[in-house]
Amino acid sequence: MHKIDVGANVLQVNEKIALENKELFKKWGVFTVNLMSAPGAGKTSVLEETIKRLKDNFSIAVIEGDLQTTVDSDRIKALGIPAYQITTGNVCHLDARMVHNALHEFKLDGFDILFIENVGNLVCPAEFYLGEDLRVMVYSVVEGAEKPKKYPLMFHEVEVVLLNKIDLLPYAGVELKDLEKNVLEVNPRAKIFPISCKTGEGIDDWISWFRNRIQKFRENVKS
Ligand SMILES: Nc1nc2c(ncn2[C@@H]2O[C@H](COP(=O)(O)OP(=O)(O)OP(=O)(O)O)[C@@H](O)[C@H]2O)c(=O)[nH]1
Ligand SMILES: [Mg+2]
Repeated sequence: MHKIDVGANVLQVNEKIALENKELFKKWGVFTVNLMSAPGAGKTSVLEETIKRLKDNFSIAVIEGDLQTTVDSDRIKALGIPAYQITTGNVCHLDARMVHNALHEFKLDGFDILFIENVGNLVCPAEFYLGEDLRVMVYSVVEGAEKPKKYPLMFHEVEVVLLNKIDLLPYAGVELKDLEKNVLEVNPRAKIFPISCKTGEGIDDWISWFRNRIQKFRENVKS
């Protein structure tokens, strides 16, 4: 088996800057979420559905990561939410320095939640800590049931897996229980929410968990 390791030095430098980001987020009191997935699994759709349900209670900002275009940040801005687009060119993930540089221009003092939508990629984003408090991944049912086994790192590194596009299950040739089983094989602690951004099914359960998670974060910050 060939194994490709990102240079240890690159990751060490990244970790140092990520910890600086974490300090800034802490100082500003902002709860930060790193949202990752393969391209097109539904990260921006999840953000739209999540923001619609939270924006009356929390002040929210979004950093978008994409190779090209402002398509995703435009979708977020259309909801009245400040969004900052990082275009990485040909880099397949966000790193801590990109986020750090964005924070010079995108001040988050006074915000409750920062969502960072990572570049669509099932491998590299999971290697780069950005200073976030919570890692969430979107896994769409049309990707097939074997992805957790074939690409274990991201599944292993996240607290939550949003199993998206369940409205397409009848056409996807997979069983929800197999998707769940394979995720839990790689990460037994993963909290899994089957959802559909199209029909809204399951989204309220995810939102309810997320509200509790922020509450816990705030209690920890105080103590
Ligand atoms: N049927 C169905 N389609 C969905 C669902 N969620 C997202 N989509 C569609 O999937 C496509 C990709 O969704 P996005 O939210 O743009 O996915 P993304 O992960 O942000 O994509 P990238 O940022 O390009 O990686 C769009 O056409 C969405 O309308 C869902 O629950 N059901
Ligand atoms: Mg997107």
